[in-house]
Amino acid sequence: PKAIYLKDYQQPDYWIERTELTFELQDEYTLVTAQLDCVRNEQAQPGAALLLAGQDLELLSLVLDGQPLTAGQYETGEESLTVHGLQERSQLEIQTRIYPAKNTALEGLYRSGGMYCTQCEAEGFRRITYYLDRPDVMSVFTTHIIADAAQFPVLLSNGNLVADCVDDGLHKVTWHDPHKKPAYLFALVAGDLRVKEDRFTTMNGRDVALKIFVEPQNIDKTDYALDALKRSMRWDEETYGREYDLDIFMIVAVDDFNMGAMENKGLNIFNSSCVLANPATATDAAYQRIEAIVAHEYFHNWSGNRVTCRDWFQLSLKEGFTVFRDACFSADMNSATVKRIEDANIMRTVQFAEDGGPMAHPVQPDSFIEISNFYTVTIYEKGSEVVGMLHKILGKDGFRKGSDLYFERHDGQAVTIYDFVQAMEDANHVDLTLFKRWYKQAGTPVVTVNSEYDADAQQLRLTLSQRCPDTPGQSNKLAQWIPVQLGLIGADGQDLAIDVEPAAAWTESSQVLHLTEAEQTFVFNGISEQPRLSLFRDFSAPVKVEFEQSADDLLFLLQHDSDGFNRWDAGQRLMLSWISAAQQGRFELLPQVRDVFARLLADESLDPAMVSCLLTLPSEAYIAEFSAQVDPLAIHAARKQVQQAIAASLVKEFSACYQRLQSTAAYAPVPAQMSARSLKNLALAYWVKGSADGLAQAVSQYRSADNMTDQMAALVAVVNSGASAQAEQLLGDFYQQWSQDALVVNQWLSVQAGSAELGRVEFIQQLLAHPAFDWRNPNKVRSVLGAFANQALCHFHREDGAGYRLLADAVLRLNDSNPQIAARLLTPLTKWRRLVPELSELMKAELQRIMQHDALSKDVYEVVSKSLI
Ligand code: HT7
Ligand code: ZN
Repeated sequence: PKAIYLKDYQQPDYWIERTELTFELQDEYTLVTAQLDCVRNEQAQPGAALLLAGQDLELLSLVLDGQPLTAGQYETGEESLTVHGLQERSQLEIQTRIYPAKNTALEGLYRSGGMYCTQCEAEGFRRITYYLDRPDVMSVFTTHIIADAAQFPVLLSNGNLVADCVDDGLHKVTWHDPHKKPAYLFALVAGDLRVKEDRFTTMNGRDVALKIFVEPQNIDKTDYALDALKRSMRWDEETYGREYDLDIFMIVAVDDFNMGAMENKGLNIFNSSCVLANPATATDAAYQRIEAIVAHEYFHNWSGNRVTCRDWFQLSLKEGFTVFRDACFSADMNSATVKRIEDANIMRTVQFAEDGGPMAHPVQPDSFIEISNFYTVTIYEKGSEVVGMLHKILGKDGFRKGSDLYFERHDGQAVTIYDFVQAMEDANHVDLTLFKRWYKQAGTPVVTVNSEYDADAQQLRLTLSQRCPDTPGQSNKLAQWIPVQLGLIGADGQDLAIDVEPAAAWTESSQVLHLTEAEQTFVFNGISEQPRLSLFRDFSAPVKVEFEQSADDLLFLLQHDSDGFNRWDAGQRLMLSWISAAQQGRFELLPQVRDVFARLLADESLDPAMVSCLLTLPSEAYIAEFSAQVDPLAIHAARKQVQQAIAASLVKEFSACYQRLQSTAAYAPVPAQMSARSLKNLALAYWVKGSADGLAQAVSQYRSADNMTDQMAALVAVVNSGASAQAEQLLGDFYQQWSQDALVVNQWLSVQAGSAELGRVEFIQQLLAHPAFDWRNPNKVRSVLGAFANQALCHFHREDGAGYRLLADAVLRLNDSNPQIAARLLTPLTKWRRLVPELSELMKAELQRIMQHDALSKDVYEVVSKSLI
């Protein structure tokens, strides 16, 4: 397979002004007729051929300007169609036959259960018809759908419904989307679906119908998403001045879906796990995820659809910006600090790992083999962090001026990441040349901190230096513009006033210092006492920090820092130091630490969700990222020891906290309740580890729970307690209760597969053979194999390599049927270089075995070959 390069970008020789599609859905196959109004690009030569992309299509006929084409007037390649003889303006009609029921890759048009649906991003439209399937070709779409009326009462596509009738047992509809769009935003849905409806009045008085379509059994799981949608629409008006632009906005829930959801214009398609919820079946975490994803897809209507990407190297233009927008929305709806902690956690565990591994790539990549492999944490989450740094640098008002200019200047266009930065520059009269390095350089910068306090001069000298490690294909990185939000804290726990030189490096409004060179020294004047440093507040830049701070200082920051994020960070650093000490056999939980934890648990003035974060140990994956060489089994044992010590020394406090937070109020997925439940269930998890009473309480909570949050938390606590008889009993009961609800069964699969107590290789094999498992359903694959390889690390990294073999076998099995999922599943195997030598060799051997397979998909080939370089 060949790589595609950003530097080779060229406009196409033709544009497609208008696209009219007719779908005839038949049992065995679907006939697709496409009428394309093609207009020659001014830059192209007269007589230029039209080169269209197509995949797995049966070409039935071609008509150019009313004349059927014959051999010689066109050529088909393996994944292309070349048509000759186009005029400056020509109409091309293409008829193809496709087989949605056989489409297991879930790209293009496919069947999921009894319904038809589409997934066209990034390059799925070419599996529907031959087309200029690239995001810079924007067209006005009209879609006709014809299907059996009894089986398909619901027929949907983008835009507004302009015709709908039943004729001789056939249901016929026409949808027209007045907004021009790239083909990746096209969508079609057909099925026997129920609908939940509401309305929204936009800021300028437009009345919009909101509809969520689901399979009949799920109609009681739509309320929350509908509510989240209305909140998102209002928030985007208030925060960005962005108004919705069609008369109808639809969401459809689909069981078989490769990712979370898709922002097709006016017709978002969702993985059912990311939209369906009721209190009995969905946890608080699931509710929050649904809120965030509904918002994310809705926000794409402007950041992605109205203004789209010129090419797929610009993917982060829409994804990074939209993740930033949904993160701010979630922060506004819930606790901003907890949201920031969750995001930093993902950056530090998943993104930093990607940035330090073989698939490391810049936020704007230079090349790819398969674009589906680039829907990564770097494009999404690091992309969002980069936008967040612009927000910190420009301030709230400056950022809004920039986004207003961006949307106004580029509405209806397909643009680049630099067009976005240019709008920010122009609106704020600032030069962001240095800042743009964030988009071109892969790797996580490391900032080293040195501070010297001079009591006589009442000065603090802070020297910050930065370096960025080499990544595949990139060395000798340049300094990046790093915003350092900071505070200096006095002995009374209060922030000191800041007077810094050079003054130009300090932004008073956001308390940000600008590190733009390889090394800089900042001098703080008028500092009357040795302060404690609180650096990178609010996770102000996605960097690693090298800074020795004593355990006393960290304990102080954990208690007193006015920045919630840094309170959490100080706690995590302390806990990491204990886990590292435990690995060397010298850990003990000091009484003063115990007392601080006890005080946090009893402090009713704090947000319970925040206390829950403060007392949560770093995950094994997080610890691995902070280790020079990764020994997963040692990490597991050390973490367990620390967890046990905390549980054992605070039994009374955990039990009291648990009792205090018990509530008789009816369950509601609202922030105050969710926050209380998060601490209550954390306390339960520790209590179970610390005493038999805790275990009894968990079993009792499981039995009496009227909501999935409490039921699941109790189940997980019992499973993790190691009390195997009780765990087996509850798991059996759970399956009995929920076997008819696929989404809940997936949670059941994942609790077991991801558990250190249960997730042994042989047990995973049993789960794969369970009637509830289905290789064709990505959610089930993720629930078992994803949970196993990413969470049950002590089993995945089994000393004889059986865990790696299991995953590699699964990748090979999925390579043919669903290459996107196969490639994603591979990620844990790409980390072999950082492992201890024995495991490293075993993992590498599995990658080599995959590499020898005959017919590797582009997706799998790219990840494996890059991992072995
Ligand atoms: N923009 C959407 C991306 C997406 C996708 C990409 C590749 C294969 C399948 C996919 N499904 C959805 C999702 C989003 O970021 O909003
Ligand atoms: Zn997105």
